[in-house]
Amino acid sequence: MTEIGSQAKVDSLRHPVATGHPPQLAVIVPSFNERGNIELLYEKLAIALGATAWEMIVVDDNSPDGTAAVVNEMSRVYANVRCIRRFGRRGLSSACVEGMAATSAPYVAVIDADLQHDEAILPQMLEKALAGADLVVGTRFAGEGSAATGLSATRLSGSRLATKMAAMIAGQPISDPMSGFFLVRRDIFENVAPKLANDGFKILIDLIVTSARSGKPLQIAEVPYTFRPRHAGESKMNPLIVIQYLGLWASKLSGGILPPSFLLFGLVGVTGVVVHMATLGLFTYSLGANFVISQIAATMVAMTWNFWLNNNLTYADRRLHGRKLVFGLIGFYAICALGGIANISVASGIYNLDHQTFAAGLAGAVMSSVFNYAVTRAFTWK
Ligand SMILES: Nc1nc2c(ncn2[C@@H]2O[C@H](COP(=O)(O)OP(=O)(O)O)[C@@H](O)[C@H]2O)c(=O)[nH]1
Ligand SMILES: [Mg+2]
Repeated sequence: MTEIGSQAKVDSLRHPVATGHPPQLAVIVPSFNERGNIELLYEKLAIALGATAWEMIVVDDNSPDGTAAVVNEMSRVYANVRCIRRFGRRGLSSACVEGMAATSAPYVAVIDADLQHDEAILPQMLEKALAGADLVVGTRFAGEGSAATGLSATRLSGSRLATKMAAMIAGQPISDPMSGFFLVRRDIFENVAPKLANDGFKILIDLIVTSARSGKPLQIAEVPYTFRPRHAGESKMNPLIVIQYLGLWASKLSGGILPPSFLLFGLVGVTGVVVHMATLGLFTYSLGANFVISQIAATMVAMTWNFWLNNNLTYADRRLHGRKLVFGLIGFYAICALGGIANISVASGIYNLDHQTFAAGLAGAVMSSVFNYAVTRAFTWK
């Protein structure tokens, strides 16, 4: 266990909330394996926020490195710190949402745990909100802001592309729609909270788009800052997160009619067809198996592939492990079998009407995809 500061340091950082003031600002910190950063972040926030009544809420997805234990140790010393610890869950957006929903402070900010965001601009952000802005975004791409120090060349160009795509759906000018650093009035957040997608990687763009769609476009202000390199630990960015972002983006582009999970499920289905064909080819041509055996093997491999990918991509936030993974897979096979029956009955029904082979085949395939999506969402990844 880390030793939480010397007495002199603790006294210098001790806070008005500890003496009974309700917080004016809640700083939400989503965390996964941030043990080496969280205490330093608190100290920097305490210095930046001075006499403001504030609290820090860390939302930790049961990090294996024991981040939650460090935060709990800190809350014994600093009364304005607490930890929301989630089990069997992963996801940045839902962590931010749950943190923001857990405070009575009229203003809430979200900041990364790894010290990449410059906490020193928080008072300026709060000032802008007090002066009337609904939402204040810390931006790396306007005024004095910069991202060059905190991102590799590949990440920087990826981030620029993601920013352009986000700007397409934002509906209003904003220089850094991919920012994970912002401050919002809590009542604004609460108005749209039930409608937020929850499974996206970026909560900010969702907040902006959802507010605009509810007929209340936000008054947005920006404060520039320089994005710093990560302090300790590792980034959680990976290719699956990029694909999840594309799913959220396409969903917003469809006006929210198609949920991100449906689009990702469909994408997984397309890769499943490729896996099916490759396995069929392998069994018939390389192993010399007969067609029926090859087709059975290809179906099993493709179903297992689809299950694995959906578990890690589409439903990464509620990924199944251990026994649940095994039962989930068996259930998935059963649901796909029912989906297959639905496919064949719909396709043959339509085929009997006018003998249009491809139209009937397509209708059957769409039917079973929608069936599989709806039923696995209700039973496998509920
Ligand atoms: N609770 C929670 N926090 C997460 C998760 N993934 C990332 N974070 C936190 O979100 C912040 C940004 O993540 P990071 O990996 O630094 O992303 P990057 O800056 O884009 O490389 C950090 O504070 C992470 O600890 C997650 O699945 N759950
Ligand atoms: Mg980071």
